Amino acid sequence: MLNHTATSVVTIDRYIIEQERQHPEATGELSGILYDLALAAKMISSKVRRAGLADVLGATDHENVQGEVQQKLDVFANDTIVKAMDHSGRLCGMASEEEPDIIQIPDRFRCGKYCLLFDPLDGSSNIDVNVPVGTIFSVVQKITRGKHGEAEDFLQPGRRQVAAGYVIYGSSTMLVYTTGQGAHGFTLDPTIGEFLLSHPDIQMPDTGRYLSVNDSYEQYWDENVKSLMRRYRGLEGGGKPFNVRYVGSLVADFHRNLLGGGIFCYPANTKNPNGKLRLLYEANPLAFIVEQAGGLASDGRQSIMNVQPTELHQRTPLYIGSRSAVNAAVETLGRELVTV
Ligand code: P6P
Repeated sequence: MLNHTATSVVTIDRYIIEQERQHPEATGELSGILYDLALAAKMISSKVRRAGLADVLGATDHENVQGEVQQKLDVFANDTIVKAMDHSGRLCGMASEEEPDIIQIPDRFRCGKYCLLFDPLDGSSNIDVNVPVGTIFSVVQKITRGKHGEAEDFLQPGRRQVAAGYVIYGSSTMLVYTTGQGAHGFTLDPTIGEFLLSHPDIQMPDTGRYLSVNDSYEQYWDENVKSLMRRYRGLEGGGKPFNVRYVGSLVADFHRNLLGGGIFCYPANTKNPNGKLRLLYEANPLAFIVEQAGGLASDGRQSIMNVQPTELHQRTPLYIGSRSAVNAAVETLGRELVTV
């Protein structure tokens, strides 16, 4: 493990290189992907910071593959990432929440050995009310023989990720990433345009403080989910109650719990039998980060990163956070359903 502390001024580029040097077999391609993502994050941050001032407010008249009205910043963020990544020769394709199919690398560019999956601007419905939003990304290695990325390359379990991370555009812009050597946080200094190491080797508190759940869906939950939420609230099982904090922006809720301890839950419900959040570019990357920080992520039955994907935009129930809180979820949800 690198011996940096948050007091030394370390740029993300230098940190990436130092991590790469710990792998003599590394070609530098993965490092290049992370550099390019950090550049895209700076460009998106600059636009998000001015969202209230420019003409990017308000929704476009297009709908994305999810049937959601696209906020103009969604489109900008998506295009910024695609343009920052498509010519590097490191990727064989990309998958975005904003696009129905695999984004192929144009023939004029060389293809590489990695696939990038991302949600360019998660929580974008919060943009107009100045609530933090985020970018989430996941990188897997190509497994098929052809030049271009194919469905099989993207539909890999989260365990196969080689890198993952997120950017939170909040009171400051932070980028948190992992390549399997811990989870590390960098804060953007806008005066010099550099991400500086601010949270080396993040360790998530084992006991939670926060519970993040939208309990307006309670009427649609099954009895075990209702029992679990009573347990988190200290109404059942005798544990200390969590403080409920729910922003409605996954990256914001996740980041607070990562640093402060807690659990984010988006259970399956009768309206969304598979939950709402996306497996490949929301749950899996955050699960990689949380496990590197000592936490856990489950769909209520198994580790999120063990789920074998079948569709690019498939949804999953998600329980992610402090180890003890996620274990309580698996224990409670695994019980035979109490038929009333
Ligand atoms: P609900 C935002 O739309 C999002 O995709 C996540 O960022 C957030 O955690 C979730 O949906 C909020 O969903 O149903 O509580 O509004």
